[in-house]
Amino acid sequence: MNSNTTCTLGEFLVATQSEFPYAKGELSALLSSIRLAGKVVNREINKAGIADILGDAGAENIQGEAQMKLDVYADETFTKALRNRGEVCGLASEEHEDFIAFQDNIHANATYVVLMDPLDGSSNIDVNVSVGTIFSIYRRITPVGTPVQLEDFLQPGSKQVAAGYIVYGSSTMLVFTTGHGVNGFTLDPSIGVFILSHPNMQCPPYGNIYSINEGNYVHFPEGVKKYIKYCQELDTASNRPYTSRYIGSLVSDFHRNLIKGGVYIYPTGTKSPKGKLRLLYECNPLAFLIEQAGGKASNGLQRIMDIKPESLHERAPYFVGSTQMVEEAEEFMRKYPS
Ligand code: AHM
Ligand code: MG
Repeated sequence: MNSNTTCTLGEFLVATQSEFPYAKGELSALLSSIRLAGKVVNREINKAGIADILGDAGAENIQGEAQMKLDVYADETFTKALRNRGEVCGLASEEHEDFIAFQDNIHANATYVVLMDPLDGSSNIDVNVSVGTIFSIYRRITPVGTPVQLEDFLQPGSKQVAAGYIVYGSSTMLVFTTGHGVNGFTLDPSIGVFILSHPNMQCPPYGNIYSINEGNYVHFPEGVKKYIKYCQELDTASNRPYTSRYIGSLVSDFHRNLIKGGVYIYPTGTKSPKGKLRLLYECNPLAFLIEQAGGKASNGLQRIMDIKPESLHERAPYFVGSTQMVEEAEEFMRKYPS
């Protein structure tokens, strides 16, 4: 692709389609559905302060957390966009206890399942801080034409065929991989088109940002406590002390560290004994992206994408970002097992 010309996401999908696994055009169509829903959600988020859409929807999701109206809106919008076309046979969302099977005629030959967190970081909506959407795409493993099964969704992250996120920030970006590197597209709101702005994104092997909710310090495992102290020590040779940056919106923290270099950690703790982040909706898709950008994702001891999931809403401790920084943190986890 000529880097001197403007390239829209639509053009990019057409030009690179032959690189996609199985390359029959279905994955491009699926990504187009996500692009469309992303634009619709973006429009709602942008008017969140003026529309009557702020606040609690009065319901709880299955983890018992309050659902914001925009969580519900994003969930419905992505579900509708994916259901309207024939490429997807089932969808699992952070907002629903069970997966949704698409069973009508138009989905009879569908080969893909999608897992998503429709609106990540939703506690930040009311205060005009960036939020995101995260998605993960697999090929079903049960036979095409039969009803989709739980096992189609419980595949290790290494089986993903595509993954990505949309960050609704100071500008809105869609960043995705199909296993051939990572490309970022920025929405030009005046024409409603995503333009390739960040081709072939690479995560620096080393950075100087650490991102963790330090308010939970007393609850952290010993290895993480010791690593935080290490981040704060003076050592000019390794650029320490590192700088601390934590937005509390995973997508935004991840996006910044991907570009600038850094490590994001959400460990286990007495408050969240298995970690807070969901393996299937949050950890795996961002792990696929970071590895494709030359970075690393682990649960502190093991590669995230090698974990065999046992349930849809399973959580995992998460260490993601610049390879050398994740490895540094892993060293502390091994040295101080707790
Ligand atoms: P959510 O999917 O319910 O929004 O929760 C996930 C969010 C992440 O975006 C963020 O990194 C993390 O929770 C923040 O958690 P905490 O407030 O405990 O630091
Ligand atoms: Mg989330």
